[in-house]
Amino acid sequence: MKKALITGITGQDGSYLAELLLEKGYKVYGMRRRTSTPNYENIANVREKIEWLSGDLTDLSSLISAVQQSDPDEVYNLAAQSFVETSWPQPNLTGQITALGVTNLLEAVRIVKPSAKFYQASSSEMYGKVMETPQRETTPFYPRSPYGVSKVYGHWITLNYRESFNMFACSGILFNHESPRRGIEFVTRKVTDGVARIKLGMKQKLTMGNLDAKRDWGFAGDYVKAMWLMLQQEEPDDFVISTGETRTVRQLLEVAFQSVELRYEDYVVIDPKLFRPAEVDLLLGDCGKAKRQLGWKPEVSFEDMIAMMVENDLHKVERELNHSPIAVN
Ligand code: NDP
Ligand code: GDR
Repeated sequence: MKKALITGITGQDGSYLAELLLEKGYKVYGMRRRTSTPNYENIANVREKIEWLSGDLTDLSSLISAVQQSDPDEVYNLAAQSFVETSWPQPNLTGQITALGVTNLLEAVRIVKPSAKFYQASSSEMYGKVMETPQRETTPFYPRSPYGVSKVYGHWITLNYRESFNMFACSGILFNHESPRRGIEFVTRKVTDGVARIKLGMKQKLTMGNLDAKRDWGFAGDYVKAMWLMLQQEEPDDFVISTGETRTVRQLLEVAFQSVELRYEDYVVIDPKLFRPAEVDLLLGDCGKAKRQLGWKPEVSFEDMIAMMVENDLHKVERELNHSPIAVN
């Protein structure tokens, strides 16, 4: 039985990846940090099947212990301070977790189990300012946020450990991917939750930032399959994972509101405070290499994914309404 260690297992991607690896017969070790209010919502389906380990990317000793205890064949580093907006008010913390945390985990693997295969969650945010479209593995990086800068560090240190220590270390350069398990602060989920609340009469307006930004949005359930495929190759390599389609935030609003027969223009208000100090204007990925070498392709369309998210949020908000003291009284 293969053994995998996943950091960031309580997040969106960690939960889908854990489900995928369990289906494939892996023993899955999930590392989570201590929080005052633990949240296992994303991982609820398989919580009992995970071997839980305690650790934090900023604490090397805890990572060494996690690798010792799990003795993994594969390590997936999905943990990060992953919200771009928070990386401006918390640049040092973002760097400690999202950049130096990668070195910590690579060090733990190098010291304890250098033969383990290592996956690093790199990001299309590394491309930042548009240098070339579509963006591919060879496109130069020009990050536009402390988060993007941290991910560039994580990307290069992963390559460096591959070249310095001959470790099987890969980076997946994943473009935005979403799902009903997406954190509520990210734009797709903020919109689908907002649509559900407006539709059910719990909210009148949805306050948004820059509607002109363009993103290449895919489905998280598809993208974790690519992570696994990267670690099944003969040689370690880096791959762009994307859909090859781009849409504006405005188009996202149109699709989400239309799915409940509303017009976004009637509900959306713009707040300049939500504009970012530096924006990534256009992301559009070319995943040709992944298609050719991994045999991977995206399966779920943008429209189906947004409909799935709106549907899920409608159910969630309905449950909330049914359990609220007002509804009970
Ligand atoms: P989430 O924000 O949903 O999950 C992040 C996870 O990291 C959570 O489990 C969180 O734990 C954990 N974490 C945060 N800080 C630490 C720390 N110091 N030590 C240990 N664990 C920590 O992210 P996603 O699932 O969306 O993304 C997974 C990875 O992929 C991230 O690295 C992200 O930057 C990257 N990425 C994501 C993309 C996307 O579109 N989703 C695209 C490209 C890259 P807790 O529950 O305690 O907060
Ligand atoms: P992003 O995702 O920054 O691309 O990073 P996010 O969903 O936060 O923003 C996407 C775009 O939408 C614009 N936007 C808004 N964003 C948010 N969150 N809230 C708003 O109200 C709003 N209005 C407009 C933003 O300006 C931006 O252009 C995500 C994260 O998952 C990263 O961890 C990951 O690396 C990248 O995707 C690829």
